[in-house]
Amino acid sequence: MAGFEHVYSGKVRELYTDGAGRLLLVASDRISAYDFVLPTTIPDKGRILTQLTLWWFEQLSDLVPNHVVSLDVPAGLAGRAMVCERLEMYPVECVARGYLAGSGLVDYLRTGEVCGVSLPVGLVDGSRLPSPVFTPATKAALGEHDENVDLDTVAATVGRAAAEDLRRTTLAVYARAEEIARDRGVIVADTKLEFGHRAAGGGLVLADEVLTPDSSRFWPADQWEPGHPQPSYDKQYVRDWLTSPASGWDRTSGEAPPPLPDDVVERTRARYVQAYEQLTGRTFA
Ligand code: Q0Z
Repeated sequence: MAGFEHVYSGKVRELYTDGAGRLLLVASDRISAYDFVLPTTIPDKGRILTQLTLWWFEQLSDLVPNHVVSLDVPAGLAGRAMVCERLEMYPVECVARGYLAGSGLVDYLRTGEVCGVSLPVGLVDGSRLPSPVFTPATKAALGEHDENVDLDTVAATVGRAAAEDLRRTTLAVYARAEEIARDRGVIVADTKLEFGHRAAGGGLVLADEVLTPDSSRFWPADQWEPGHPQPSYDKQYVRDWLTSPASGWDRTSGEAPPPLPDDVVERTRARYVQAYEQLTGRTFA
């Protein structure tokens, strides 16, 4: 690709450098489920998630600057790539949770705490938390899961001032996003943010993709019912089919998952479009 060199492939995204302080972030149409990248793509997923990220950056621009430089990207990547500033990244997954699910639920059931924050007794899968909590995690090696850590562990890695800045800004972003989404019938149960800075001592800059279904748990508000796992806004058809007898797949087998049927692909694509349109109030073109 003209002027860009490939540096990294994630499960569903690619990263390129221009060798001069800018990065090209590319979102593919790949989809993951149960820790596997599926052999089937979801048409337009990369464009939908990129457009949603850009919309959120606009909604958040008075709270925190972001890394986007330009949307003038190589032909063939239009709409699903952005040129960004290369930042010094903080090696912390900055998670805010307003509801209990996933690793937060697992930690709470074991200890009554998440990331050193004590929670009230009696919470269940999907409960709303009394107030949103910052639940940072350290990035794990490829194939491993991130490890939840407390604020002191973050401070030991990045310094106390940066750790407190990360917490404050993560919670401010979550509060803004949760309010906007709730008005539009979507619960943002949790979200993972990544921050960097431009120079030593520089302020936080919001990076990467933000507030997409791949970085967040979105739940349809009208189906929220604590006490059991909540239906996923985007991946529920995929999960239901993969775990049904029809797929012939045993997710504990270690075998790669099979291709998705066309109707599961089409219904899943429609959910990504619906998430974009419901949140932004815009039509996905
Ligand atoms: C993001 C990632 C992938 C996309 C590095 N602005 C930035 N400055 C420095 N580094 C990053 C960013 Cl966004 C950075 N990642 C994660 C991987 C595609 C993003 F394959 N890694």
